Amino acid sequence: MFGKIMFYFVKDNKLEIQFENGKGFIEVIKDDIINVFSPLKYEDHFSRAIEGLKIIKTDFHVNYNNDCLILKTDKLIVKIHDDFKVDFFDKDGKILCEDYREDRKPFIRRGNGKIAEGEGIKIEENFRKYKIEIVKKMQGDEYFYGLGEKTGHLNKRGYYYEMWNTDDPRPHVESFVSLYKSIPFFITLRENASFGIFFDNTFKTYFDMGKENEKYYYFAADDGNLDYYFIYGPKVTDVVEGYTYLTGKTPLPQLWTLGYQQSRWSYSPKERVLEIAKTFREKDIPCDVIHLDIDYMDGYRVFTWDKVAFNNHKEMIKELKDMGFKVVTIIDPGVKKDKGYFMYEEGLKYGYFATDKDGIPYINEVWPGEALYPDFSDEAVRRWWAEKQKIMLQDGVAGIWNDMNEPASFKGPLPEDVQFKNDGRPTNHLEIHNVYGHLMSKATYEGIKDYTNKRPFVITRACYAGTQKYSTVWTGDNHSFWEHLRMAVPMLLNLGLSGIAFCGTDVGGFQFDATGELLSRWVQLGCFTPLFRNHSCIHTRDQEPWAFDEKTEEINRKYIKLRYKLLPYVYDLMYQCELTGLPLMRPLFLHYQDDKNTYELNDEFLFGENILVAPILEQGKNIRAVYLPEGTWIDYWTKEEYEGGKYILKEAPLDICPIFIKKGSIIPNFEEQNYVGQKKMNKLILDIYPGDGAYYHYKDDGESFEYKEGKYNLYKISMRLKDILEINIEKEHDGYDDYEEFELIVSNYNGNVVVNSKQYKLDQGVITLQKEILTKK
Ligand code: MIG
Repeated sequence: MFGKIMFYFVKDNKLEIQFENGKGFIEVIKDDIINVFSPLKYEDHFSRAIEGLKIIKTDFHVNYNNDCLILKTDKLIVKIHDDFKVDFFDKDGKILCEDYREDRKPFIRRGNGKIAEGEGIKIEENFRKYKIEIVKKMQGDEYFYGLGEKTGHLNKRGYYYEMWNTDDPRPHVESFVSLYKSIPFFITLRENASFGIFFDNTFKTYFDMGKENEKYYYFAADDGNLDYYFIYGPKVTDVVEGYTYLTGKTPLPQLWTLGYQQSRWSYSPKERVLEIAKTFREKDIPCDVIHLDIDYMDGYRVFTWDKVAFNNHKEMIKELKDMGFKVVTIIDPGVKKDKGYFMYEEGLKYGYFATDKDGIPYINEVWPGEALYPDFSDEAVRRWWAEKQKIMLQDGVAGIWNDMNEPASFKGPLPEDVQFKNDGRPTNHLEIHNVYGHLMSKATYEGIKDYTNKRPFVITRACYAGTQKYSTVWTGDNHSFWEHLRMAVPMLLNLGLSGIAFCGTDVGGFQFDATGELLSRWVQLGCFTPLFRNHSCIHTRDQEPWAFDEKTEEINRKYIKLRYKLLPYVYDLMYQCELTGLPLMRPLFLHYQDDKNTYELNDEFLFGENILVAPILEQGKNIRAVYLPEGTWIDYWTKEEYEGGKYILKEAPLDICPIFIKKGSIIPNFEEQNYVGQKKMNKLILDIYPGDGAYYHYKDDGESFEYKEGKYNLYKISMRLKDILEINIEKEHDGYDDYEEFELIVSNYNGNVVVNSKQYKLDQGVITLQKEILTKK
């Protein structure tokens, strides 16, 4: 299509190539991130994911040699051929990724599809050419990860997916090619190398990871620019850092958002909400947040309250606050068509709604009945929406939950020709669909930030690449199926690899009725998912921690308490995430990339670097195989030690989720509390697994942005085990209140311990130290 290379020149960080039929650019973002671009629609990137492309001025060389252009940075060699075929090599010339030169050739589907269709079987499309398609040669050793929120397993090789935000209430199964989120990014892991490709295109995009033909994989789009980033590893951690360098890191959230959260569609009237809250406190089950689903609104009008069921809602919020609960309310995009309703009147007056092609506000149907869609692709509309957050916040609401923003609609999908302003580049639904939820959560985030000056808590269902900057996500309407508990692990791992570090599933499952056993196992997983929220659908069986038998309640209490104990660890991971982009839930290969046994582990993961979680994901199971990578691993419950590099069999009765800590780890803990802020955490507990290692612990006010001005502490705790265990606690950054006390709990070690050069005797494994040790070094 592009034809022969005619001429080229280099300007700043870009190589511009004139082909017979069009222009191509190779842009050096950094020495290990290269952008491949052709202005098929817009002259510039016009990205919704990348806000401010941070180009690092890098030396690179270009020359023309043997019918191709060769561009070299310190880390990569890129060869550009006629037809804009682009191949990537590492600096030693090893091929990483090359364009496929032959025609696509799909496998054959035999037999008459019509017959299958007559049986009600869904017929897959056979072969389609796309306006933009980039076909890459399969070298043979590829594993694929990422692609955001997809069903199926961790490794995506051999599967086909689409990016088109989709709300489909049927149980999510492996044949679903799309769900609520569209993140057109994947990671390729090969022998001794890895790289990522971010295809920054908001139209419907298509990813075939070697399903159509084992010889190649492709990504494609219906429209937009040819615009993708090649992000080199060679470590997968480098790729994730590189991708989040472009699209943004998940910012540090408020501490309470990492606590346990309780939700259900149908918490109404307010007496029921208060009853739920009181039950948590009575039963001594920690909980920080209660979510209010659409039931709290007046006729599903966004930014209003039902005056009967939630009469004097401010009083209710205050009462909840006094018990230590924060309230998060749902806000959908659809604005009810209703004369006199302020959102409708204002939106109409200022032209804030998406329109049909004649400029008449477009109407579909959602919860409030006939409804209009705010045009979040327009800055003025985002500002309007941002200001509206105040209505909720001034009554005491602490966070906003954005649902239905794919956007969902009850009367058929939005037609292609629904019009959007698109920040000065008017366009239709095809270009905006995948970023609608992203832009809505951006507006929500900015509104909350402006009004509260605290770190906003937004939860969204629909996403595009880069949504992590604004919002937490949950994976939508799963079912109370064991199958969906199992799927939660690879789905969340791939979301994390796709930049969305702060994510979770509806614990217990949304649709269908949970069982006590299922909820027990799900809360064990939930304890290690960044967003830890139990949510269920109206009219399903109750699903609160106490809704089943006493044993289930006890298990819920145990794992929710464990989460509160681990809060400083979870918060430290979030702090690191803002620096590196690395997710909290990590597939094992992220830290053991040389160990192929870790490439397809769908049922265990690392929480941070040093906690390995191997949840039980099947009914009736009380034993499972656990793969432990190299090193020594300690059973969290029994303190038994295991040598890694092999599978072990682990017994796991219903109250046990297998958890292993790597030898040499230091895990910070808090004392028990029922919600964040109930106690001033004057004491930091350090759970120590003697060996060689170091750990950084971060502390700040847990809510404001003052940490950005240096108001935080960073402690470095290092440990060496020789003849004696030596521990050093020092403060690397001093900008916030200190702990009064450190309590060291040392496992599997009997001798004396030297802390900051002074020798201590273990008293039943414990040493208590006053803060003065920090100065006495
Ligand atoms: O059409 O607000 O995924 O969490 O409870 C259903 C009601 C709309 C879908 C969300 C779910 C929420 C429900 N919503």
